[in-house]
Amino acid sequence: MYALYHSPFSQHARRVVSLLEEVGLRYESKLIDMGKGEFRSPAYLAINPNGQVPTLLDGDIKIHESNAILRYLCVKHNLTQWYPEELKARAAVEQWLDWGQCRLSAPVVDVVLNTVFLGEQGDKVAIERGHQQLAERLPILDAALEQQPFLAGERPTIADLSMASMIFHLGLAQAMPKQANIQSWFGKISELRGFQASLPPKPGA
Ligand SMILES: N[C@@H](CCC(=O)N[C@@H](CS)C(=O)NCC(=O)O)C(=O)O
Repeated sequence: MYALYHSPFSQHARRVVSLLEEVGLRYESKLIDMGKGEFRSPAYLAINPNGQVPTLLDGDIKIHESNAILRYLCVKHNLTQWYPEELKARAAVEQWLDWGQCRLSAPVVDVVLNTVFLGEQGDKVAIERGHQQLAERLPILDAALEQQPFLAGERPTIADLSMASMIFHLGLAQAMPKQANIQSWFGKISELRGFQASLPPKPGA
């Protein structure tokens, strides 16, 4: 059985939990308490020297980098619906996985980390930078979703799970995108049972 080190408050871990839950792969859930700094403990650094979640253990195989974990699971279990083999769809999946990591992840962290998790200690310059970059970059995502219901075509793939994990995170900072295509697409991903299972408990629940 897999072991997954994660946190429900991690945008990067959320996408891995979404896939595991959606396709019904069993895993041992190893929760890392981010608030208590457990990700910097010597015990966890021995598992992931980056001090970040998620990390997946599969026997003696240890993987960090959330999108790499998604690809690994899809290849290992032949999840071609989630990681299509047809070249055009595969290229779209790879493009949006990388775009998310390179173009969206940093501004999402700037906004959410500094408004939600660091509160008064949050870096106001980073928040401003994050909002500015989101304003420039979210329209690119919105335009792509004008063409087709999901990032690689007619069905959701790991690119959608990965991207939606970041969009959900923006909601924690009351910064959900206002673009209509993103909202409609995010609504569809939010209905997936696996995605729902990846979400943190609602405040007061
Ligand atoms: N590139 C990594 C990023 C992982 C990452 O940034 N995880 C965050 C939580 S969303 C984390 O553990 N942050 C703690 C830190 O960087 O100190 C991935 O995709 O898995």
